[in-house]
Amino acid sequence: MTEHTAPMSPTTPGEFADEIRKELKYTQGVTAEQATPADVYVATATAVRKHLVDSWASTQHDMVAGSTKAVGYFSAEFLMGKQLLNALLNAGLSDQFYDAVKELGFDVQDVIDSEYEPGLGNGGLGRLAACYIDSLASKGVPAFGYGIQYRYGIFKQEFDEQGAQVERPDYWLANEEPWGHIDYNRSQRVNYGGSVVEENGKKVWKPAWSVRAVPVDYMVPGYASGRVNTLRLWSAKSYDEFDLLAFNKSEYVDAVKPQVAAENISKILYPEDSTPQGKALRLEQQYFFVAASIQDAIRVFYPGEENPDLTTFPSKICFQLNDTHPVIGIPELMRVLIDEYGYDWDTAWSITNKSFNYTCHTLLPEALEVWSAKLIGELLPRHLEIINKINEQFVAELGTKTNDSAKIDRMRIVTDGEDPQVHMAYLATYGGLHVNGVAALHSQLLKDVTLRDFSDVYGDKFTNVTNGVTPRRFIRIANPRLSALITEGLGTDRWLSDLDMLEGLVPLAKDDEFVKKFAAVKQANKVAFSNYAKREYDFDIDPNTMVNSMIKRLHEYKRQSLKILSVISQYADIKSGKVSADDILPRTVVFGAKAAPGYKMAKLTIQLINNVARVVNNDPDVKGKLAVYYPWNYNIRLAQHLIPATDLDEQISQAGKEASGTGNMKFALNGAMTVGTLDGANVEIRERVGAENFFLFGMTVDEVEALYAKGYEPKSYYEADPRLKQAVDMVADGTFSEGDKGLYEPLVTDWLNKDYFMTLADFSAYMDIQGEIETLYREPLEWSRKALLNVANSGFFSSDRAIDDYLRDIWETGPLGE
Ligand code: GPK
Repeated sequence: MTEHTAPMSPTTPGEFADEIRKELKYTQGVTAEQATPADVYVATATAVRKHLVDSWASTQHDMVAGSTKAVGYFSAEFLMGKQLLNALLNAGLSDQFYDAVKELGFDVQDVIDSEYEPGLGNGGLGRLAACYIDSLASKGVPAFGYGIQYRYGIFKQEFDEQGAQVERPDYWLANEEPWGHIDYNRSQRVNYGGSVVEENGKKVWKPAWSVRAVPVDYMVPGYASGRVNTLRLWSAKSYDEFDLLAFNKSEYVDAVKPQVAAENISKILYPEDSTPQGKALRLEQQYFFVAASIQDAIRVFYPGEENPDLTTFPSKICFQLNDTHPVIGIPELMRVLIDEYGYDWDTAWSITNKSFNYTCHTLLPEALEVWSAKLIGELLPRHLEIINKINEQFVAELGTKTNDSAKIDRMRIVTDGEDPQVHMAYLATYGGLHVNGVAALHSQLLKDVTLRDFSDVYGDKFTNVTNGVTPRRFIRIANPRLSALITEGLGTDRWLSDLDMLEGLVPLAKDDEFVKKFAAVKQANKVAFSNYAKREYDFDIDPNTMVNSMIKRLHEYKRQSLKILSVISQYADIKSGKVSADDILPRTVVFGAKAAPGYKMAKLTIQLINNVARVVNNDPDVKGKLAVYYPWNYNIRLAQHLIPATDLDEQISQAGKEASGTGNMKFALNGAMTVGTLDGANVEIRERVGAENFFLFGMTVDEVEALYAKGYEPKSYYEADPRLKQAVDMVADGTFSEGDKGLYEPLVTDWLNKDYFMTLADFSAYMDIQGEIETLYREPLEWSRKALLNVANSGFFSSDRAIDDYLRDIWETGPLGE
């Protein structure tokens, strides 16, 4: 018998089936006989929401009535994934759902598949936000996620005949969306443009135009906590009525122009990852959701008060800035306090300073947002004044802390000169209480390199919170077989809210019978994935080969090119007979990645991978030995299927470039072995699972720096390793482009002459470790034992632990009622 810590709903399957029938009838207007699986999905979602409503209301009530500080997680991205199974799990209705749907005569999978995945994020940063709001609710901490309900999410990726990425719009709201509740009664006005005038010695902003921010509320049910928080995503609507005159003249397009402009603000998620786009619309988006959210928080915590005492604001809620995207919130809160509530500058500053904290997610200098002061001045003239004043105060304060004028100059929030620039990361560091990186190594490098001057002067602000992932979605829902085995091994399912308990599996790694069960789970997951890949992509994946996955955004620093060059080298070795048939370990390499639409090198790498796949998979000489698959449109759903089926995952970024990684955590927790560099959270994963259970290779951060300093010449590596030379030559000679030697020329030229991320320098080490990997894989029991130890020792990487760190070191708050 296992205990159930999730609140088991008293609802029986029969009752739940009746609830679904009712929703079908009264909400959708169809009978169970007329209903399609999509109807049943919507009806189920509606029924689940009703189960959560009371907890949602009581959580909000307790939050406002009580004295526990809430958290406002400000993020331009929330990559939630599908909601149905997660909501059912947390509502304690999973079992009832399966039985009810059967009773209604539907296939459960068809119902689940009817949900269209919202893609309101690019990658790790957006998914992290989703994991964190899950953990906050599961811990019973009062919290809001605040963001944007984009009408179009991350583009849908397709591949054309040539294997190149094609981006298609992701109009997810064209589908029925039962989770979000549009609350027109709680909209907020967000102003833009215009000028600032002085009236009675007071600065008054006279905006030129406004947008109506309408909240769309999503319930965020906690697992086993009885709490339901809110994800409030703002949607932009126009205030402007039709220009009737223009409309009457049939100039329809002109008539709706202001409306279109306003609604454009929440129309589309920018598909860049780690590269800010200097677009006015992006700044409009950032200000849009932050301004609406700050007003909303004041409305929520001071209900009906005309003259609220906002000096208490920092004890009601604190805002976490997820990267620099919401940093405009700092001058906005200053503006609200001074201009709208009449506080003096110093009081406003003291409130603001305590209200914000900033998480940095990058080490790439080009990913730290910088806005031209001119643009800010045009869009938000009052904010530019405030930013300038913050900068003056900051520079004066620095003068009392250091005599180093060059340093003060480097640190300026607003640069000097003709075309001043505003450094959002600097504004965030100065304007808030804490700054954190997302893995131990990353936080260290932030202090030592990226924000070094700031850490010299404001050392106390800097801290680390290593990322985490939610075990509910990424183990329980994604990998039910492993979940059942873990529960069997531990004799309880409490590990789902206390992931450190996985350590209890360590002794079982010595138990061959248990290890064999663990191996059987992996094998069953591989078969399931193979079926899924057949159904969804028409791929023929052999589940009896090693499944070797690399899933993440396509970026040069992540080094998908290192992986594909190694595949090419293996292909060449098999073809040339250099390795005998008996020595070949059959392997299926699976890639999943989207590239930013404007990122040429990344897109060319996609094309190369697709064409290597085409050539390799059609070559009878390597059949059954090596296969390469690139399922298009990598998303959360695909991750949930592939991760549990993976034997070996790739975390091979150049050391010092990946802030953390979270895929690496998901893989370890699902019993994959990792091949990786000493980068991001790999460092901590390896420390925890044990060096002997991790395939480490490649240069360290220090070695990378030394090589840059010495002068890096990629060609020398190409000359020195014949395997590398052969692989690069095959890309250059048209083997993967039907003889066209020009296609991959930009890639080849870059590799041989620049190779900023040192793919070539790490190639030999990467190839050499393959031998070690294959030797271990030939000992299935030993491989599985090590993989099990990865699971057992990765409990630290739960987002519940990360949230505990934030609560203790940054937010200084906790669960409601404690
Ligand atoms: C970092 F800078 C950015 C960005 O714009 N988008 C994004 O997803 C990622 N990230 C890092 O690249 C990962 O290393 C990290 O795990 C993730 O953010 C979450 O912190």
